[in-house]
Amino acid sequence: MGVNGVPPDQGRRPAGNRRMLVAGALSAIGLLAAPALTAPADAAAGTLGAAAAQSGRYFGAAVAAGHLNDSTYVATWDREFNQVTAENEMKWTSTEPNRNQFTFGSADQIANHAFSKGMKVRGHTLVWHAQIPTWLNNLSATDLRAAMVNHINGVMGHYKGKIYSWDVVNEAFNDGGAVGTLRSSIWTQKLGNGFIEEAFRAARAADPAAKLCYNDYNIDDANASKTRGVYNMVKDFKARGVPIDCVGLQSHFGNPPANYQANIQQFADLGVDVQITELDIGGGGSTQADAYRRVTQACVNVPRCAGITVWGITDKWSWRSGDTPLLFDGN
Ligand code: 9MR
Repeated sequence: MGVNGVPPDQGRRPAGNRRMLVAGALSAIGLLAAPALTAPADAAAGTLGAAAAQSGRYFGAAVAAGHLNDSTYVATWDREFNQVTAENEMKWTSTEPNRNQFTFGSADQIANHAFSKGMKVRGHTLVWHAQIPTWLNNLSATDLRAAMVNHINGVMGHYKGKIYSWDVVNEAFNDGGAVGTLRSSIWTQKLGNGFIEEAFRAARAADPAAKLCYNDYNIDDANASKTRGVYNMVKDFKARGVPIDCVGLQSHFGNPPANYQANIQQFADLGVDVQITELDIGGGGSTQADAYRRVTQACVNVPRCAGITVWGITDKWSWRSGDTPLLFDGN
C-alpha cells in the first residue's frame, strides 16, 4: 500500500483494460467468438457467472467483509459472480480465536449474502500454518490433534450441508526440497506428516456433503517438484480410500505455465475435481488479458475443472494491488 492506504498504482490501468480482461475470460468460456474490447450486448448471458453456468461451472471471487459497505463492490460481486470465498473470515484466527469459542460474525455476513443469492460458497480454510491463533502453540501433540478435529467439527458443523467445497488443508507442501517434502509447521512438528490425512478424514465426517480440497500455490506447472508431491499424495489418498474430492490450484501468476491445462488434466485423471481457487495475474494490457483467457480456456477444456475463483474483485484491495492483478480496476 502507498501513502494513506492508497495502492501505489491505483487508477494507472488504461480505461479499456477492465473490459478487455473480462472479455478475455468471457471469450474463453465460449460466450464471445474472440476477445473483444467491449462487453457483450446480451447482459443476461454477459456476466462471468452466467457464462460459466452455461457449462455447469461457476466463476467466483474472494470477498472481504470489511468492504461490504461499498455499494459498487457489492453490486459488482452480485452482478458478475456466482461463487464466493471469504478472503480471511473463515480462517482459524477469525473463527476460533480462543479455544472452543467459535465466532462467525464476519464469515456469516459473507456466507449469508451468498446463500441468499444462490451462490456457491468455498470454505477457506481449516488447517493452515498461517493465520492461526497463538493458543495452539503450546499444546501437546495429543491436545493439538484434538484441537484440530474440534476446529474442523466446529467450523464445518456451523455450515453443515451449505458449503460447496472446503479447503481442508492449505499450503502444506514445501517450495523447495525433494518431491513430497512438507513445509515445517506446528502440524508437521507435533503431528507428523499424517496430519493431512487425519484432517481429511475428520472433515468427511463433519460434513459429508462438502467437497474436500487440498489447496496450494505453485502447483500450476505439471512437472514442478511441488506439483509432483501433491500429485503423489492425491494418488495415494485415492488408492487408500482417504477422502479427497478436489485439488485447488491457487494460481497467483505472473503467467500461467504452458502445460497448465495438462496439469489440470493430470489431476482430473486421478479422479478429483480441479478448482482454480485464487486466480490473479500481474501485469496489464493484452498480455494480462490473454493470460486470463488462457487460464479460462484451460479450465473449460477439462470437464473436471469445476470453476474459477479470482482472489478479489478490485485491484485497489488486492493483496498484491501493485500488480493490478484483478479483473476490475480501482474505479
Ligand atoms: O488475501 C489474503 C490477505 O488479505 C491476508 O492478509 C493474507 C494473510 O496470510 O492471506 C491472503 O490470502 C491468501 C490465502 O488465504 C492463501 N493463499 C495465498 C493468499 C494470498 O496471500
